[in-house]
Amino acid sequence: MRPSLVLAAVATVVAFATVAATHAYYADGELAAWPFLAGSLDLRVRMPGSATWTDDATTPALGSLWDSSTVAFKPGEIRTFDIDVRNDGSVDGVADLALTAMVESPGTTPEPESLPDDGELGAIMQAAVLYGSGGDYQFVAGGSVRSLAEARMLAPVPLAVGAEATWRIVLSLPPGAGDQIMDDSVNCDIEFGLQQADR
Ligand SMILES: [Ca+2]
Ligand SMILES: [Ca+2]
Repeated sequence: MRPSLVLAAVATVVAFATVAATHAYYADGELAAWPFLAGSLDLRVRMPGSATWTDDATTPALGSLWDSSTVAFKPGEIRTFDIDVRNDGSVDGVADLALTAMVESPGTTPEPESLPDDGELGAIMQAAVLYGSGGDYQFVAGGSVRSLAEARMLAPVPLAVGAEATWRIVLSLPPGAGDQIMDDSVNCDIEFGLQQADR
């Protein structure tokens, strides 16, 4: 009984194959264009008092503007700097900021300044870094200027395509800073970055 069942199954398969070989079905296809294009991040920066959005090619000018706006600080003084950033790319990003290449110097040592003059300004000057838009700012980081060196500070919210936001840096010299910072100086670069938001 069992061998005959096996033979019957084989016969069925052969018959089906014969039908398939003698009939051609219609076939058609369509081609859709599907380009793979990588998105881009493109950060623009606008310095305080400037109407111009700056791109990579003119980045060195930002440093000199910053330097000229921070001279002759004195104890008890607070200066606020608003630097705008804009995402001109095609994917959302997260802005970041870092104070890099920091160089501290004692400068001259006038009579009221105590010795040794080790260039104490960076340890005494305070900086608060905030981020936001439309007058609504969130605190990002704070401390002495020296303590913030090389730290990459991340914006608390993404910067969407086409959106603008502002980094607010508040520099202050405590009233009790005293004579030890006379003519001391701190020079650093401000690095503005934009990282991909979704990783
Ligand atoms: Ca000093
Ligand atoms: Ca000095």
